[in-house]
Amino acid sequence: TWKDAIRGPDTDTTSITKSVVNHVQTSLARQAYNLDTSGAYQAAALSVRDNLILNWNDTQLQYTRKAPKRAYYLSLEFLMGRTLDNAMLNLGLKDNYKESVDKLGFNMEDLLEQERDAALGNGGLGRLAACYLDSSASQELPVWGYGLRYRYGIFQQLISPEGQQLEAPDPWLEMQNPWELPRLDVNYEIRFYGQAERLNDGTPRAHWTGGQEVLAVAYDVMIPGCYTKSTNNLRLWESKPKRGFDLNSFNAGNYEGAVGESNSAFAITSVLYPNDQTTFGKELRLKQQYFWTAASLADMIRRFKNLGKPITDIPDYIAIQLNDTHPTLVIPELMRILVDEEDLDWDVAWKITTNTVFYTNHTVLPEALEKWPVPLMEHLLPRHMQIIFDINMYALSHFLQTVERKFPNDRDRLARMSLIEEGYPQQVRMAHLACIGSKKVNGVAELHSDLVRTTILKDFVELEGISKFSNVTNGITPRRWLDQCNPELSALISKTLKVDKSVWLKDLDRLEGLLPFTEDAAFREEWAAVKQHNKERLAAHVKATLGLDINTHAMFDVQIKRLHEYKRQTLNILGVIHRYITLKAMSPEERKKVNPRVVFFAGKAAPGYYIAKITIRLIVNVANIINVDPDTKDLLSLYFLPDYSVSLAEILIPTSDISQHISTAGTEASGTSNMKFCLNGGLLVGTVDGANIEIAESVGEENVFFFGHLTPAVEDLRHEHRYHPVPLEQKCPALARVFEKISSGAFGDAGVYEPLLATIRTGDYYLITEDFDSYIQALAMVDEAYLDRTEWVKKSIRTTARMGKFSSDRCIMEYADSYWNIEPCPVGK
Ligand code: 26Q
Repeated sequence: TWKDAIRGPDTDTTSITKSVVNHVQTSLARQAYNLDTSGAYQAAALSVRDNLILNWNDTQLQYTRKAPKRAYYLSLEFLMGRTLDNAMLNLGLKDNYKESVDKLGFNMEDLLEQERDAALGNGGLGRLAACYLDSSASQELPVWGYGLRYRYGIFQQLISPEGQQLEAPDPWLEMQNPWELPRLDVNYEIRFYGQAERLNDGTPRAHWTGGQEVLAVAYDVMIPGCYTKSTNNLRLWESKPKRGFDLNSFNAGNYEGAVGESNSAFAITSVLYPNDQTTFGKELRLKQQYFWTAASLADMIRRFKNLGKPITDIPDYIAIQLNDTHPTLVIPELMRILVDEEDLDWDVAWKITTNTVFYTNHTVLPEALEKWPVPLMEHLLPRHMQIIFDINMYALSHFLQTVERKFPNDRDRLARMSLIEEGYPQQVRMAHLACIGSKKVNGVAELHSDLVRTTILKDFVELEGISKFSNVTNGITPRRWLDQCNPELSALISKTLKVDKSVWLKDLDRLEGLLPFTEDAAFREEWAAVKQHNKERLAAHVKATLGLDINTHAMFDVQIKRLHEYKRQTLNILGVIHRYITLKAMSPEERKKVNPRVVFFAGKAAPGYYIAKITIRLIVNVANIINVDPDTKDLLSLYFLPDYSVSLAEILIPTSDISQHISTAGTEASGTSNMKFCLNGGLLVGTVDGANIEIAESVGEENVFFFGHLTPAVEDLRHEHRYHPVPLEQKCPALARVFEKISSGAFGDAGVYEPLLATIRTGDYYLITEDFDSYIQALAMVDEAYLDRTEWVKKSIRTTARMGKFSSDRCIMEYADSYWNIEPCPVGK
C-alpha cells in the first residue's frame, strides 16, 4: 500500500516517540524532562522532516536518473502557511504523531499553533502557487518552484481601536525554520548595472561587464505529495555579498564602503513587497525580479547541461511557467545566455526561448499591468534593455510584414503592440514581452481568459492566432482546504462514501457520491453539526485571541480577502449599515422574526492604499457601534479580524454559511477563496465574475446568490457616470440613506470617511450605486432561504458534492498535458 511505500521503517508510534525525544536531546540540546510546547513543536517538526528528507532524496535521485522533461514554476510569491500539519497528513502519519505527542504530555493542537506562517505572498496569486506545488507533488510530476527567501514576509496587520491599520514587520525566520535546507554550496553570481557593449562583428553578441555582483544562495523547501513518496523542491534564493578577492577594495582602505555594498546585497531579498494589483517603478523590486530569474535560469541550465544534450534541446527538457509578468525578465535573460554565452543565432535563440516559456496572466485591470521605465531598466540591466529593444525590432519586423499584409497602413496597431510605450519616460510593457516570448498564454477562469483575448492582448490574438491563448481555471488543494482545515467534515465524507480519504482527496469528483445523502435526515444533521462545531472552534479562537464573544447560533457571513476597491468591501459594509438601519426601524415584534447574522471581515490593505484603509476604519467603527446597540446586537454583529493569514483562513472558511465575492463584473480574474468556501459547504453571494460563474455552473445556479450588472454593461455604465451623472439621492435612495447615516456622525467623525464616500458619489468607477439595490435583494433572498434550514443544508451538501472540478490536481494536470508536455515520474518505478 501507499503507506509502506512512503514511510520509513520506523514510523510506528514507539519509534516516532523515540525520534522526537532524540531530537529534543541532540538537535535541540535540551533535557526531555523540562520541555515546553515550543520545544516539543521543534522536535516533532524535526522528526517529521527526517521522513521528508528521505523521500525528497529518493525523488530527486529518480529525476536525475530518468531525466524527464521538468517544469519550473516561477513565482515571486509562495503563500505556504504552516507546514507541520500538512506534512503529517500527506505522509499519513498524523495519528501516529498525535499519539506520540500525547504520550509526551502535549496536545497536538497546541503544538501546531507554535508554528509561524510562511507568509511569502500577498494573496491569491501566492496561495495559488502553493496549491500548485502540493498538487504537482501529489501527481508525482517533476515540478520545482523557484522564488525568493524573503527575510520579512507580508507585514503583520495591527488594528488600532479607532480602526487604523498599522503595519509591523514579520520576521518569520527569527526562530529556526525546520522546513528549509540551506544549500550554501549552490550559488550563482548575479550582475547588476555596468556596461553592455555590442561586438558588432556580424553577430548579435554583446559583452556585459562591470557594475555590482551579488551572490544568490539556494535554500530548499521540501514539498511532500499526498500519499506518495514524491517530494518536490521549492528553491528559494537568498542574496548576499560576493566576497571575492577584490584587491581594489582592500587597497583603497575603503572598508566602510565595502560594508555599504554588502548591505545593498543583503537588501535584495530582505522584504516582500506588500503591494498587489498596482505598479510602481521601485528599483529594488526590479532588482529582486532579475536576481531571482537569473539565479533560477542559471540553475536550470546547469542541470540541463549535466544531461549532455545539445543546447537546442532545452525545450525538450525544460518548461518555465511565469506566474504573472513578475518573472518576465527570464525571456531576455535566456536570450542573453543563448546569444552572448552560447553564441547562437538570434533566430535559433528566439525559437528556443519561445518554446520554453509559458505565461499566466492574473489581471486585466489596466493599473495593475506591469511597466518599467526604460531609463531604470537601462541603468540596472543595460544588456537586457538592448535585448528587449532587439526583440521589439525583430518582432516588429515580423509584425510589420504580417501586419502590413493583414492590416495595411495600421500604424496605431504597431504603437499599441510595441514592447515600449511612448511617453516621458518610455516604459517597457511586461505583459507584451511575456506574451510574445511565450509558447502559450493563459488566463485563470473562462471569463477572464476571454477578457484577456478581447481586451489587453486582442492585437496579439489577431496576429498570432487564438490557439496560443487559452484558459486554465484556477483550483485549490483539497488536502489543506478540506482535510486539514475541516477534519470533521473530511471524516464525515469518508464515512458516508465508505471510501478512504486517500482515494477521494486525489479524485475529488468522488464527492458526487454525497448527492444521494441529501435526502438522509440523519446525515444532514451530522453535516449541520460539523458546521456548528466549526463555528464554535472559531468562537473559541476569537475569545482567546481578542477576548470577544461571538454568537455561534447566528448565520455566519464572511468576506476575507485583500482590501481593494474592485473587490468592493465597501458594498458589503454599506449593506451592513443598511441592515442596521432597517433593524432599528422595526418593532420588537418584527425583529423576533429576523434571523441573527454575524458578519466577518478580514484582509490587509497595501500600506499606501489610502481609500482601502478608510474602508477598514469604517468597518471597525460600525462594529464598535452596532455590537453594543441593545436593540440590534443579538440580530446583527460585525467583526473585523486583524492580521488575516492562511492560518486564520483555515479556521474561518469552514464556519461560513455564506461568503461574499462581490467584485465589479469583469474585474476579479478568478478568485480562489470562493472555491474554498464552497468545498466546505458554504454558499456564495457573488457577482457574475471570475470563477464564481464556473462554480455556479458546477454546483447549480439555484445554489448561488448572484446579483449585479454583467461584464458587458460595465463600460457603458462607467461612461454614463462620467458624462451623465445622476445625484445619489435619485440614483439609489436606499444607499443615500446609508450615506446620511454615516454623515450624521453615527460612526464617529464623518470627515474621516468623506474621501471614501466621494469616490462613490462622483465617478463611482466600481459601480457601487449601480449594484447596491440588487445586492440588498440578494441578501434578502439569503435570509429567506435560510429560514428553511432543511433545504439550506441540502444546498450546502450539493455544493460540496459538486466542487470536484476545482481541485488544483485538475489544473496541474491541464498544465502538464496541454502546456508543459511533462509526465509523472514516480519514485521507484
Ligand atoms: C507587481 C509589480 C510590482 C509590485 C507588485 C506587483 C504585484 C504583486 C502581487 C502584482 C500583483 C500581485 C498579486 C495578484 C493577485 O493575487 N492576483 C489574483 O490572482 C489569483 C490567482 O490567479 C486570482 O484568483 C485573483 O482573481 C487575482 O486577483
